[in-house]
Amino acid sequence: MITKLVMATNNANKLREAREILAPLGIEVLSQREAGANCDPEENGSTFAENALIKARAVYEAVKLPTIADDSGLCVAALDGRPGVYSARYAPEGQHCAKLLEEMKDVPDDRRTASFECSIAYIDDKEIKVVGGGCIGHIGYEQRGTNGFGYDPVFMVGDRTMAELTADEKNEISHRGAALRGLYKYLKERFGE
Ligand code: ITT
Repeated sequence: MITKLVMATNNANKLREAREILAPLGIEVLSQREAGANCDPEENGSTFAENALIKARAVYEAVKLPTIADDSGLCVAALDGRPGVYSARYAPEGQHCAKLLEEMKDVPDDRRTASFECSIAYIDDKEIKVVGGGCIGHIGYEQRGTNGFGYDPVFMVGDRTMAELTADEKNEISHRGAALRGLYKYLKERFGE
Protein backbone atom coordinates (compact mmCIF):
# COMPACT_ATOMS: atom_id res chain seq x y z
CA MET A 1 0.00 0.00 0.00
CA ILE A 2 1.15 3.50 -0.78
CA THR A 3 2.08 5.49 2.36
CA LYS A 4 2.85 8.99 1.07
CA LEU A 5 1.04 11.41 -1.23
CA VAL A 6 1.68 14.97 -2.29
CA MET A 7 -1.35 17.26 -2.27
CA ALA A 8 -1.52 19.89 -5.00
CA THR A 9 -3.23 22.72 -3.16
CA ASN A 10 -2.66 26.20 -1.82
CA ASN A 11 -5.59 25.83 0.56
CA ALA A 12 -4.33 24.98 4.08
CA ASN A 13 -7.80 23.84 5.20
CA LYS A 14 -8.09 21.25 2.44
CA LEU A 15 -4.63 19.99 3.35
CA ARG A 16 -5.57 19.75 7.05
CA GLU A 17 -8.77 17.83 6.27
CA ALA A 18 -7.00 15.44 3.87
CA ARG A 19 -4.44 14.74 6.59
CA GLU A 20 -7.15 14.16 9.22
CA ILE A 21 -8.96 11.72 6.94
CA LEU A 22 -5.96 9.85 5.48
CA ALA A 23 -3.62 9.67 8.51
CA PRO A 24 -5.73 7.02 10.33
CA LEU A 25 -5.60 5.02 7.09
CA GLY A 26 -1.79 5.08 7.17
CA ILE A 27 -1.21 7.66 4.43
CA GLU A 28 0.91 10.73 5.06
CA VAL A 29 0.04 13.82 3.02
CA LEU A 30 2.85 16.21 2.06
CA SER A 31 1.98 19.71 0.96
CA GLN A 32 3.14 20.72 -2.50
CA ARG A 33 5.53 23.14 -0.81
CA GLU A 34 7.04 20.38 1.36
CA ALA A 35 7.52 18.36 -1.83
CA GLY A 36 9.32 21.28 -3.49
CA ALA A 37 6.61 22.45 -5.90
CA ASN A 38 5.18 25.92 -6.13
CA CYS A 39 2.28 25.59 -8.57
CA ASP A 40 -0.87 27.61 -9.10
CA PRO A 41 -2.12 26.62 -12.56
CA GLU A 42 -5.08 28.32 -14.20
CA GLU A 43 -8.22 26.34 -13.31
CA ASN A 44 -9.98 26.74 -16.64
CA GLY A 45 -11.87 23.44 -16.71
CA SER A 46 -15.66 23.39 -16.75
CA THR A 47 -16.04 20.60 -14.16
CA PHE A 48 -14.57 19.80 -10.74
CA ALA A 49 -12.93 16.71 -12.25
CA GLU A 50 -11.20 18.69 -15.01
CA ASN A 51 -9.86 21.26 -12.58
CA ALA A 52 -8.66 18.59 -10.15
CA LEU A 53 -6.75 16.98 -13.03
CA ILE A 54 -5.20 20.30 -14.08
CA LYS A 55 -3.88 20.87 -10.54
CA ALA A 56 -2.70 17.29 -9.99
CA ARG A 57 -0.89 17.20 -13.35
CA ALA A 58 0.96 20.47 -12.71
CA VAL A 59 2.37 19.29 -9.38
CA TYR A 60 3.02 15.74 -10.56
CA GLU A 61 5.15 17.11 -13.42
CA ALA A 62 7.17 19.10 -10.88
CA VAL A 63 7.69 16.42 -8.21
CA LYS A 64 7.20 13.05 -9.99
CA LEU A 65 5.68 11.55 -6.84
CA PRO A 66 2.14 10.20 -6.39
CA THR A 67 0.03 13.36 -6.26
CA ILE A 68 -3.57 14.22 -5.45
CA ALA A 69 -5.54 17.41 -6.07
CA ASP A 70 -8.96 18.45 -4.79
CA ASP A 71 -11.34 20.65 -6.71
CA SER A 72 -14.51 21.36 -4.86
CA GLY A 73 -17.32 23.80 -4.39
CA LEU A 74 -20.89 24.56 -3.47
CA CYS A 75 -23.81 23.96 -5.85
CA VAL A 76 -27.05 25.72 -4.91
CA ALA A 77 -30.23 24.40 -6.54
CA ALA A 78 -32.07 27.74 -6.49
CA LEU A 79 -29.08 29.32 -8.27
CA ASP A 80 -29.02 26.67 -11.01
CA GLY A 81 -25.95 25.05 -9.47
CA ARG A 82 -23.93 28.21 -8.91
CA PRO A 83 -21.33 29.03 -7.69
CA GLY A 84 -20.12 25.51 -8.61
CA VAL A 85 -16.63 25.51 -10.11
CA TYR A 86 -16.52 29.27 -9.45
CA SER A 87 -16.96 28.83 -5.67
CA ALA A 88 -13.50 30.19 -4.82
CA ARG A 89 -13.92 33.13 -7.23
CA TYR A 90 -17.53 33.92 -6.20
CA ALA A 91 -16.57 36.78 -3.83
CA PRO A 92 -13.51 38.51 -2.40
CA GLU A 93 -11.76 36.65 0.46
CA GLY A 94 -13.94 36.47 3.56
CA GLN A 95 -17.14 37.64 1.83
CA HIS A 96 -18.42 34.42 0.25
CA CYS A 97 -20.98 33.56 2.93
CA ALA A 98 -22.36 37.10 3.21
CA LYS A 99 -22.76 37.38 -0.56
CA LEU A 100 -24.51 34.02 -0.76
CA LEU A 101 -26.92 34.88 2.07
CA GLU A 102 -27.75 38.14 0.30
CA GLU A 103 -28.41 36.33 -2.99
CA MET A 104 -30.59 33.78 -1.17
CA LYS A 105 -32.51 36.22 1.03
CA ASP A 106 -35.86 35.81 -0.76
CA VAL A 107 -35.58 32.07 -1.41
CA PRO A 108 -38.10 30.08 0.68
CA ASP A 109 -37.21 27.18 2.98
CA ASP A 110 -38.14 24.43 0.53
CA ARG A 111 -35.91 25.82 -2.24
CA ARG A 112 -32.69 26.19 -0.24
CA THR A 113 -31.19 22.78 -1.07
CA ALA A 114 -27.48 22.75 -1.86
CA SER A 115 -24.63 20.31 -2.15
CA PHE A 116 -20.92 20.41 -1.58
CA GLU A 117 -19.12 18.55 -4.36
CA CYS A 118 -15.53 17.34 -4.47
CA SER A 119 -13.39 15.68 -7.12
CA ILE A 120 -10.02 14.25 -6.18
CA ALA A 121 -7.57 13.49 -8.98
CA TYR A 122 -4.73 11.04 -8.35
CA ILE A 123 -1.68 10.70 -10.61
CA ASP A 124 1.42 8.51 -10.47
CA ASP A 125 3.83 7.19 -13.08
CA LYS A 126 1.31 4.64 -14.37
CA GLU A 127 -2.26 5.72 -13.74
CA ILE A 128 -4.64 8.60 -13.43
CA LYS A 129 -7.80 8.23 -11.38
CA VAL A 130 -10.56 10.65 -10.44
CA VAL A 131 -12.92 9.98 -7.55
CA GLY A 132 -15.81 12.11 -6.32
CA GLY A 133 -17.92 12.77 -3.28
CA GLY A 134 -20.92 14.89 -2.41
CA CYS A 135 -22.80 16.08 0.65
CA ILE A 136 -26.39 17.32 0.54
CA GLY A 137 -27.69 20.03 2.84
CA HIS A 138 -29.34 23.43 2.67
CA ILE A 139 -28.39 27.06 2.95
CA GLY A 140 -29.23 28.69 6.29
CA TYR A 141 -30.28 32.30 6.92
CA GLU A 142 -27.28 33.42 8.95
CA GLN A 143 -23.65 32.46 9.52
CA ARG A 144 -23.15 30.11 12.45
CA GLY A 145 -20.10 28.33 13.88
CA THR A 146 -16.36 28.87 13.74
CA ASN A 147 -14.98 25.48 12.65
CA GLY A 148 -14.23 24.54 9.07
CA PHE A 149 -13.74 27.13 6.31
CA GLY A 150 -15.29 28.66 3.21
CA TYR A 151 -19.06 28.19 3.02
CA ASP A 152 -19.27 25.98 6.13
CA PRO A 153 -20.98 28.66 8.31
CA VAL A 154 -24.00 28.80 5.95
CA PHE A 155 -24.21 25.12 4.92
CA MET A 156 -26.70 23.27 7.11
CA VAL A 157 -26.80 19.53 7.66
CA GLY A 158 -29.85 18.89 9.79
CA ASP A 159 -30.07 21.73 12.28
CA ARG A 160 -26.36 22.55 12.50
CA THR A 161 -24.05 24.30 10.06
CA MET A 162 -20.90 22.51 8.97
CA ALA A 163 -18.96 25.12 10.91
CA GLU A 164 -20.71 23.93 14.09
CA LEU A 165 -19.55 20.34 13.58
CA THR A 166 -16.28 19.04 15.02
CA ALA A 167 -13.56 18.20 12.51
CA ASP A 168 -14.31 14.48 12.91
CA GLU A 169 -18.05 14.99 12.44
CA LYS A 170 -17.47 17.03 9.29
CA ASN A 171 -14.98 14.55 7.82
CA GLU A 172 -17.41 11.70 8.35
CA ILE A 173 -20.14 13.25 6.20
CA SER A 174 -18.29 15.70 3.97
CA HIS A 175 -17.83 15.63 0.20
CA ARG A 176 -14.06 15.58 0.77
CA GLY A 177 -14.31 12.68 3.24
CA ALA A 178 -16.38 10.68 0.75
CA ALA A 179 -13.98 11.37 -2.13
CA LEU A 180 -10.89 10.53 -0.06
CA ARG A 181 -12.43 7.28 1.15
CA GLY A 182 -13.08 6.46 -2.52
CA LEU A 183 -9.43 7.18 -3.26
CA TYR A 184 -8.34 4.91 -0.41
CA LYS A 185 -10.48 2.07 -1.79
CA TYR A 186 -8.91 2.51 -5.25
CA LEU A 187 -5.37 2.56 -3.81
CA LYS A 188 -6.06 -0.51 -1.71
CA GLU A 189 -7.39 -2.44 -4.70
CA ARG A 190 -4.40 -1.42 -6.77
CA PHE A 191 -1.56 -1.80 -4.27
CA GLY A 192 -3.04 -4.31 -1.83
CA GLU A 193 -3.11 -4.06 1.96
P1 ITT B 1 -6.68 25.00 -4.38
O1 ITT B 1 -7.25 25.21 -5.77
O2 ITT B 1 -5.30 25.55 -4.23
O3 ITT B 1 -6.80 23.58 -3.93
P2 ITT B 1 -8.96 26.66 -3.59
O4 ITT B 1 -9.45 27.17 -2.27
O5 ITT B 1 -8.75 27.68 -4.69
O6 ITT B 1 -7.59 25.83 -3.33
P3 ITT B 1 -11.01 25.37 -5.21
O7 ITT B 1 -10.58 26.07 -6.45
O8 ITT B 1 -11.31 23.91 -5.27
O9 ITT B 1 -9.92 25.53 -4.05
O10 ITT B 1 -12.26 26.14 -4.62
C1 ITT B 1 -13.07 25.55 -3.71
C2 ITT B 1 -13.88 26.58 -2.94
O11 ITT B 1 -15.11 25.95 -2.55
C3 ITT B 1 -13.16 26.96 -1.66
O12 ITT B 1 -12.44 28.13 -1.81
C4 ITT B 1 -14.30 27.10 -0.66
O13 ITT B 1 -14.79 28.41 -0.70
C5 ITT B 1 -15.37 26.14 -1.19
N1 ITT B 1 -15.28 24.86 -0.46
C6 ITT B 1 -14.73 23.68 -0.89
N2 ITT B 1 -14.78 22.75 0.06
C7 ITT B 1 -15.37 23.33 1.13
C8 ITT B 1 -15.69 22.90 2.42
O14 ITT B 1 -15.36 21.68 2.84
N3 ITT B 1 -16.28 23.76 3.24
C9 ITT B 1 -16.57 25.00 2.85
N4 ITT B 1 -16.29 25.52 1.66
C10 ITT B 1 -15.69 24.68 0.79
